[in-house]
Amino acid sequence: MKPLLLAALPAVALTACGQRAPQNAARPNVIFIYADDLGIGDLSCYGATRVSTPNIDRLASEGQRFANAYATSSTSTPSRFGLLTGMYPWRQRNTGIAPGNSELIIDTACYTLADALHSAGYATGAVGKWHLGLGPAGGTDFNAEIRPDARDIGFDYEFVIPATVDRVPCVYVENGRVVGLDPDDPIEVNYRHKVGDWPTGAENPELVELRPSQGHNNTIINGIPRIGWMTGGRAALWRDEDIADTIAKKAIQFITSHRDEPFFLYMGTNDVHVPRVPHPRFAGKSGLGSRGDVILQLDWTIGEVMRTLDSLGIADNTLLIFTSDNGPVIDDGYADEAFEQLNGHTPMGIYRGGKYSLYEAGTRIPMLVRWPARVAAGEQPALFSQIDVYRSLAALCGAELPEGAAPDSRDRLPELLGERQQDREYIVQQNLDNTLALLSGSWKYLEPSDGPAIEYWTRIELGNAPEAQLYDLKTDPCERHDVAAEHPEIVERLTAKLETVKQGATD
Ligand code: NG6
Ligand code: CA
Repeated sequence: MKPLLLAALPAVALTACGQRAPQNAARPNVIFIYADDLGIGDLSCYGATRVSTPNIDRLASEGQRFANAYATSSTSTPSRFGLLTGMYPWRQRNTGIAPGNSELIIDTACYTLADALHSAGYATGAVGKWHLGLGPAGGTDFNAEIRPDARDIGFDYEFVIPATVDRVPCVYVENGRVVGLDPDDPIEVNYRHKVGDWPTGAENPELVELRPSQGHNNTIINGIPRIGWMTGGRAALWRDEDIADTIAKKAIQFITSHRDEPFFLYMGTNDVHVPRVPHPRFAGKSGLGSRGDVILQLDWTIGEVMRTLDSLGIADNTLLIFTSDNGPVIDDGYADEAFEQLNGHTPMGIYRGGKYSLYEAGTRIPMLVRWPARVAAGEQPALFSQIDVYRSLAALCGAELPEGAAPDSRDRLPELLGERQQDREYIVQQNLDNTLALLSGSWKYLEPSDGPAIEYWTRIELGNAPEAQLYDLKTDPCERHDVAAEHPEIVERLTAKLETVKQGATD
């Protein structure tokens, strides 16, 4: 780990000096949209019939629809880390689900995707869900200018939800400052014990408007009990119903203000993560309860971005990638009737597992790539990992990478643009317990693990088992028949391959 970071230093210094490559009008703007916990079965363009997502479907019909694309991990923080660093998150210790006062977990010496595009002359912005920590080791002080933040790892602009909406603090951070903070009402956040005297879900259940089904019983903000305790910052608290609108507005502002230069927008939606609180104009509209309603809200958000590109006349030369940070979950800790109101909707599609899992529904995600000027419409069947987005975009945008940058990422631009359909030699997946799987050809090998078999409350199988598992995804995409005992030579080959990947020899 360390040598990689050290190797990246000279070029970081170069970026810090503000040198930018000459601008090239042919290079596209890049918008990367990370939906949260969106499943491969949640979109009508992936076969959902109980919910309709016309804007996202339009992306699919105008671009490439990936049939075999994967996030690096089955939870948010590690997937985002892998995407922005081009390094498998399990190589670094502190990449698990980050609390709301976590330090920035990407080393500022790391040469990120944002650094790469910035050095290639792109204006870079991060808008929406962040979940990679903010501030120095020891935690975030939300009352002063927060550094290091997204601006220290390659972004010119930041407007973020620090962690998740179910975690405190319930405030936005814009360029290192809590938006709307009254200095006379400072924010205090703690993840170990209660601070201040605001009611909590545990002590004042009568004040709770959205009951938890698991955990989520600390400070109550807007009637919703969260993870972690906070006090102060009253004037800065977000309104849950408005979060999608706010993120869309800030994304549109960023796009509009950079319409005349190449830009890279990294956008994280809160939808469809818990707590699922749709704006009243979406509430009750899906017929599938609040989880369905926030899918509609997500689709609206994507439509707003597309409409902005159209109205500015820049849609043709904008590469838009839409995908999810991990697979879906139905009950994720709030009693929002998500199971009861599924009405036949299948967020996981045909796949086993879900968010948190090493089985397919944990990391196999929807992914759409639209760039009208260059990308033809069609289906991309190639095995593709989000770990390769970094080097593929760097190649596209003419970014020169320093030695040691994005060590696990591969330039797969032809696949990203739908110009070639070659499988990656292997894909590495990771579950909540950092158990790894290696997928190669149609074989999927899951390493042995003494972790729990099931995440009890979410009812999701994690894929952990004391013995190695092997599935043939071609004949058994639902991972029902473990054939490890029948193919010891394949288990041995894939075990050895995974070991070399772990050692850092990635090919
Ligand atoms: C879990 C939370 C879940 C969600 C997840 C992170 C409980 C019981 N569950 O610990 O609600 O917040 O963390 O999700 O607290 S992620 O998509 O951001 O990784
Ligand atoms: Ca997520």
